[in-house]
Amino acid sequence: MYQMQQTMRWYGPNDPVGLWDIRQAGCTGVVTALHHIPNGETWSIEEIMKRKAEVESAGMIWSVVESLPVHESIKTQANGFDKYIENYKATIRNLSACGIYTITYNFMPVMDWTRTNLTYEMPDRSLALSFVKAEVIAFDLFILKRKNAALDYTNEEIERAATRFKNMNDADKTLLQQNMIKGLPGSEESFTIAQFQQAIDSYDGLDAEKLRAHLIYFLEAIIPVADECQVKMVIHPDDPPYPLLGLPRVVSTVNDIEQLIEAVPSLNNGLCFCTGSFGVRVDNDLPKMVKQFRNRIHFIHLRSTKRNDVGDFYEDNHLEGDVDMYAVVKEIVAAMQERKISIPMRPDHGHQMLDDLKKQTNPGYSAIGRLRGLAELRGLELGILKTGVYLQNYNKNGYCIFLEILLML
Ligand code: DNO
Repeated sequence: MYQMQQTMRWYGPNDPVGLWDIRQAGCTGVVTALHHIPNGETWSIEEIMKRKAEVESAGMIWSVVESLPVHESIKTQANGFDKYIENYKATIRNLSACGIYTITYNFMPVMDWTRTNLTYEMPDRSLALSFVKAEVIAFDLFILKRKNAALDYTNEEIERAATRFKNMNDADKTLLQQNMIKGLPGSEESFTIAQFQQAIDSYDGLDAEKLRAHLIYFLEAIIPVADECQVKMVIHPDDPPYPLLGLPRVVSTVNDIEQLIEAVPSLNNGLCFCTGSFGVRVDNDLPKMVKQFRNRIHFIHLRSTKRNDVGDFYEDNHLEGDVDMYAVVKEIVAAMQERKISIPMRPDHGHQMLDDLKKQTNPGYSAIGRLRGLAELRGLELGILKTGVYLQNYNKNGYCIFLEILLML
């Protein structure tokens, strides 16, 4: 039987959570990147091998790259962007030459994942990450003062943002600005307010359709290289899955993914299935999406969010919140048996809790919260496998009629 390969993200030698901590959590794989190499440059074989040896010295494998960042000029198709695509292809080739075959990336303009509060207190006093849309709008209208920003929001949204802003003191405002422009761990970009404005301006006139066309152009260039090198490219969905600060986002919905597949059908044009990101939208039916995209899900982030109806959310415990984790994992287990492979999975984020509350930790990436998440998910998967409930999913989909008949005999 095929089980998910258990992994955790490691930010490299400066990560307060070490490789042996990850190993003791029960992981066999590590998800990491060469964060010290500037965005846009090619990763050399030498640097890749150095990182690989570090991971292997703790008895694990470097399962997945997260992320190989896409240079902003590829997204905007600014002058000279083709050079960055060539560098990207060279990195794919080098990773493959070193035996690393799964690469995560995203196509979010300017900002990677974004949260407004990194210390949202849960009833049990652990700390979670949260996102309040009114605060992002307040930042946009009253701190960044982006030109014509008000046109992107409804009157109701503007009112909510104004009220929120009125209730914030100077420290709150500074913290909000920092959370918006400094970049969370793994974001690869960090700005001053002037640089941030400039980065946003570079998207002037670039709407969702253009951004999608640029993404497809990029995929048409890199996926043939991935095919040649047997590398699975997995795109991470937008987090949160809707436009921010007037910037378009094009990897948020089923329809977005379908368009990418239609344009570039290779199975190496794959998906990092992040339940926490997709799960923020009510119209994303996660188990159904796993079923639909099961052949191209090559990496999984398991996390749950609890949303409200105005677009806010906080990160809940892995088995709570809006994500039906049982139904999602059941579909994943069915897909793995069908494909006869283990798909790497990492418990995405975790609450800052217990001893970690006294430590300096990377938001979302403390040890104990992720350890709790992984332990719960591991148990959930084992239960699904041992009881055989995932077989219902096979039957329902009609892709394992033979197995059903065999079981009946
Ligand atoms: C956040 C992560 C993202 C992700 C990138 C992939 O916790 O899921 O930073 O790594 O978007 O490129």
